[in-house]
Amino acid sequence: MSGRYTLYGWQVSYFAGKVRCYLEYKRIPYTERPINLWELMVTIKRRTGASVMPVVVTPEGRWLQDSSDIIDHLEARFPERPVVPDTPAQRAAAYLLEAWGDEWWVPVAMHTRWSYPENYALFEREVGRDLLPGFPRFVQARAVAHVAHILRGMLHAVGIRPAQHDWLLRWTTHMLDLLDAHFRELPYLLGHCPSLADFGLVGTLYGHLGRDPWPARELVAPRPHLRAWIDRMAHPPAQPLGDWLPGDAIAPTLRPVLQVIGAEFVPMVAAINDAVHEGMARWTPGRPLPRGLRDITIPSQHGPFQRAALPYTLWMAQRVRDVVSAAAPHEQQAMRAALADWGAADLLTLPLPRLERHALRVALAPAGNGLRAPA
Ligand SMILES: N[C@@H](CCC(=O)N[C@@H](CS)C(=O)NCC(=O)O)C(=O)O
Repeated sequence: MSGRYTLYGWQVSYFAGKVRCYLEYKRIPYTERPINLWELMVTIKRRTGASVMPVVVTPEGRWLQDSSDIIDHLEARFPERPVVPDTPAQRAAAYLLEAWGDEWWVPVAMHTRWSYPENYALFEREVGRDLLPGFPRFVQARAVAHVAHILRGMLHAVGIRPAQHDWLLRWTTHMLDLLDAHFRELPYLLGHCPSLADFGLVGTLYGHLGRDPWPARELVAPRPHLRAWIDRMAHPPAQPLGDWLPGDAIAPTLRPVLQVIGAEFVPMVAAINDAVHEGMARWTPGRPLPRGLRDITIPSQHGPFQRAALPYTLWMAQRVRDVVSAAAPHEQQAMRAALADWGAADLLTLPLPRLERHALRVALAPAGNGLRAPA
């Protein structure tokens, strides 16, 4: 056994970026393997239940899928440079920001990639080379066109609809301004070293906005502090720059971001939960729900946004709630107070069903799938 991990993923992938930045920061020995067509469609599907990336294979040969589970597994094995803060408000913020980075930003990433044709050349070159290494360019291009067709087929579901293009850009520029202002003050979201929050957010900002030519030039380059954070996440300094803010503090520049999460992401979770409840009687515990359900409408300061409800998002919300439930009573109090301060208190009281993950989908948990909220 070499003691090395293997990361299967592509540079253009959202969640591979999250895991790669994590492995780099933790200095975990790993080898990156770009996924070829056979691995994607056959090996990985057989090992994990879906044609998906990233996947991490442990030195013992265990296949791990889902960036959050991968990080949990590696945190337990590599306690040096922890990424989960041990103080309550920062811990709640870290998990909430991870869920938001993973789930909310998907339409932004897909819009900035797929609505601007100049991005395609990079996608075609890299994905062609990774999918079918050594094949003639025209064969690679045909395979990439097929992948692109599948991905474009998801645009409507995640809310990339002509009437919402404007909304997406307004939302994104406003949020990137908030983030740039934060990174002008601090090198990472919670202070002087990265946390789960940064890894959640860097998925979209490394793989999509920070590399695709249109958003890298138009959205990221004008915001130098954001650019520097992306680069720091991808190439962490040899020596950590410091610690999270002392006294469980949340930077004043991060609060507006957390308040947007309270105002938009938490209502999105509530709306998905409503859509899941409508179908609850039809679904057998232990059997995966459909990946997408009916449309939901999410409020925001830029006007309403419509997209399909993805039950998987509730599993990420459950992850935040589980962290609150697992905390000591005095810490739970501090977490509740912090979430209330960000307008996100409802996340803890929504009647979410207990879920288990099946690759990219979720199922109602077979036992005790009643409505549970943290005590
Ligand atoms: N939530 C998962 C999702 C992984 C994921 O969605 N990966 C994308 C590429 S970045 C994918 O493989 N998508 C295939 C699909 O959606 O069918 C994670 O955290 O790893």
